[in-house]
This record gives sequence, structure tokens and C-alpha cells, in this order.
Amino acid sequence: VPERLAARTVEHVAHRHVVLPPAGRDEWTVGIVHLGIGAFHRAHQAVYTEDAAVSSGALDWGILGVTQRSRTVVDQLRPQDGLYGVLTSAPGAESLRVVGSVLDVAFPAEEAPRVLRALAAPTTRVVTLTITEKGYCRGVDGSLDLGSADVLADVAALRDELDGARATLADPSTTRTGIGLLARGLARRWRDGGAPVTVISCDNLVQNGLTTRRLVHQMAAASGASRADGLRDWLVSSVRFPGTMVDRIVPATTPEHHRRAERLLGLADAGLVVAEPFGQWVIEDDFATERPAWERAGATLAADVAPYETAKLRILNAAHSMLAYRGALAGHRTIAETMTDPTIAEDAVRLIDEDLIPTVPVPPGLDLAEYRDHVLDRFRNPATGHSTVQVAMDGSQKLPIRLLGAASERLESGHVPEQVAGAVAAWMAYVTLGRDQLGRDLPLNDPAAAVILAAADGPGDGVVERLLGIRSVFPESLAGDAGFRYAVRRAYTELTG
Ligand code: CS2
Repeated sequence: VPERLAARTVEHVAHRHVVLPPAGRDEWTVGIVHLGIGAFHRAHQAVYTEDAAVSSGALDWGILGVTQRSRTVVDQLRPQDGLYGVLTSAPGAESLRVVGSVLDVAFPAEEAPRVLRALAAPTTRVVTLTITEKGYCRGVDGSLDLGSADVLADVAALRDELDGARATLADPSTTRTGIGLLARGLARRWRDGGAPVTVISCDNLVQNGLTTRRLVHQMAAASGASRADGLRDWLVSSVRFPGTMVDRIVPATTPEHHRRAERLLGLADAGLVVAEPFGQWVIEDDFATERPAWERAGATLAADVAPYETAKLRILNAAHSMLAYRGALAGHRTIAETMTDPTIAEDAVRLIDEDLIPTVPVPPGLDLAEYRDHVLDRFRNPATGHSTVQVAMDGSQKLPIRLLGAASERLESGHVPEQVAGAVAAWMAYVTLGRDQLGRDLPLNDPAAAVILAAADGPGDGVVERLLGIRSVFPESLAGDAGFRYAVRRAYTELTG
């Protein structure tokens, strides 16, 4: 058994395809708290942050990574002094980079006071988030879901944070949702002196900055705390929520990836992540304080992120979801394998060209047809091996953002979005059949699984109508359109018949 990757062991690594973390890590201090330190953050923002620090010489932008649901990441990274590898795979070219910008990790269920202290510390000037779509706990109309028990518990925790007695404040129990942890951390920060801070949601949401800001405000309002107004004034004056577009394909790490990385590194790396060579980051230039020199690491600071964000959600992510459902149903394990299926690959192009590109404002200097081709090329990279069922998860959260907004706009401009209807039908076939063409199980991994299964249950000829009736997924204006309904029904029959 090889030794474990750590500050001490990494010094002995010498392989021409391995890039080591910068020297002098001991002097780095935490400037960023990241909520939701999964594979994506480690392969994306943490890499940009390290490059920015090295290029600018600023040592005060290290990352404290917070993990929400389990302590797995703590067990992976703490024994490794925060170090982990990013294995980059393209056909014929494999390299490993050991990243050092994550200085420590924390699991709030066990160490909430420490996490809150870090969120409140004036030395923390940026809070980033990758808490996934469902971590924002939005209800049917996009506002904070006050029907959720977890949200209500977090609203109560926020009230205690704002108005509670000292005893309650020392309570180590934590919040249950990502957005709740953020709100409580901001409340602690305001109470502790209110140093300005910038919050950057790096999730694939429409207007992720504005959305995060709105949800934090709603949580403050819902708390009914006597000091909620003070918190909200401070949020307006001292906290910025820039929007951002993040992009890098990061599949789940497999045992095969571990074997390949170990061959390069000579050490065992429990925190290994895998990524395609490509990466992109566009950030709205709206900060409350100084910021890491991310532009030196290749990020784009822009006055307006919306066009980039829409292009990415409605071309890359929308096609990704469609390929995931169609591919999984056809028995394909990965997106790359799905792309070798000519019928599905052609349908992806048709989806993008007919229903998506017409709804996407052209970002400055970008040709959308070239963007489409580049995205589809990235999907074809067999080395990435992104599994179809991974992209298929949380469809109830992803469909509205990626596909249904575009569908509504197509309807408004007088077109029945036939191709989006086909993608929606593929999701429906995935969730109702629960099996691929070869009879293998397809997992339904979705926060709305119970509602979806209840709708799927019943006479077969009404199943499409019942699924379209799920209001948290399909807005009335879209689901009620006869042309759209007909197109979904027809595509569903074709896929399941
Ligand atoms: C994917 C994204 O899992 C998914 O739903 O569509 O994670 C996608 O790989 C990234 O957004 C690429 O930047």
C-alpha cells in the first residue's frame, strides 16, 4: 500500500507529468471560505485561486473548505494537509496536478462554531458556494421554500443567531441547508463587526448572484428577528453577490482514476478529482473588498455575466441533460459513449439549434455555433467518462433552469419547442421506466423523487399529463399549452412504445 499524499510525502514526488503545489504553503492564510467543497470546487475555483495567488504573490487567499452533508471530505483531505490531485485526461495526454490552495476543511455538524467564526472573520473577504441546485431550497415560484422543514429549522437558527441569548449562540448545532448556513454565517459576521464581504454562488442557476442575495434576504425576513432589519441594511451596504458562470466537466472519481493517479504520483490520494482539460470562469466585477487576482489565472471579470451564463446553461447544461436521459435509456454508461450514437448526437444538435440558440443572447465576441461545436467536442472526450446517471440526477431541479425557460420563450415567440419537448419526454421516460433498454436499473436520484413516483404511478395513458402537472417543475403557462403537451406526449410514446 503506497503512502498517503500529504505535505511531507509530496516533497519526494518527481514525475514529469506531475505538477506540485507551490512552495511556502505554510505562510498562506485563509481569505476564502467555500461552502460545499465537492469535486467541482476542487477542480475549478480552487485551481484558479492557487494560480492567482502564485501569479500575484498574495498569500492571504487560502481556502477553508466546508462540507455540508457528511464528513467524507474531511476524512479525505485533513490527513493530506488539504492536498489533493486533479487528474486531467484527454486522449493520449494525462497529467496530475497537486493543488495546495485548500488549507483546511470543516464539517459544520461537528464544528459549527469554527465555521461560523471563519465566516465572520474580517480576514475572510470572499465566500464561495457550490451547494448544488437543491441547496438553495427554492419553492415553486423561485422564492425560499418556507414549506420545507429544513428551511424552517434554519430560519429558527438564524433567529437565534440574531436575537438569541448567549447560551444559544454557543450552541454547536448547525444549520441543515447550504443557504441557511450562509445566512447564519452572514448574521454572525454582522454581529461581530460587519466587515464587508463578497458572496459568489458558483452553481448552475439562472442569475446565481441575484438569486443567492434574494434568498438570504428572504431568510432574514422570515426569521422575524427584531434585528433582521439591521442585518438586511448591512447586507445592502456591505455585502456583494456578483453573478458568475463556471465551467469545467468534472465526473465522479472512479477506482480506475485512482489507479491512474497513483501510477503518476506514487502516493495514495483519497481526495483525487478528475477533470477535462478545459475550464472557464466569468465573474461579475462587483466586489465588496479587494479580491484574488483571478484574472491572472485566466478568469474573465465582466460587467455583465448574464449572456455567458445563459449560453452555458442553455447550450452546455441543457444538451448535457438531454444526452444523459437519452443515453442512459439507450444503455450508454457515459456521455462520451452517448455521443457516438448518431441518432442521439444529431438530436442534441437539433435541440441546440432549433430551440436553444434562438433564445440565447450572444455574449460579446462569442459565436454560438462555434460554442456549440466546442461543447459537443468536450462531451466526446472519452477520457472524461462522465456517467449518464450522474448528469441525470436532480432533474426536477435542472430541467427548469436548463430547458424550460427556453421552452417558455419559444412559445412566447410563437413556436412550439418540439426539441425541448423531446428532451422533457426523455426525462419522463427515464423516471417512469426506471430501466434502460438492456433491463438494467436506472436510479432516480432526485429531491422530488416521491412526487415524481406518485405522478408516474397510475394509468399509462395519463402519465405525461400527470408529470406535467408537477408545478415545482413545469410552470402552468408551459404545461397548459396544448402544442407543447402534444409534442411531449408524442415524443414520450416514441421513446417508450
Ligand atoms: C452537468 C454539469 O452534472 C450535470 O448536471 O451538466 O455538472 C456540467 O458538467 C458542468 O456544469 C460543466 O461545467
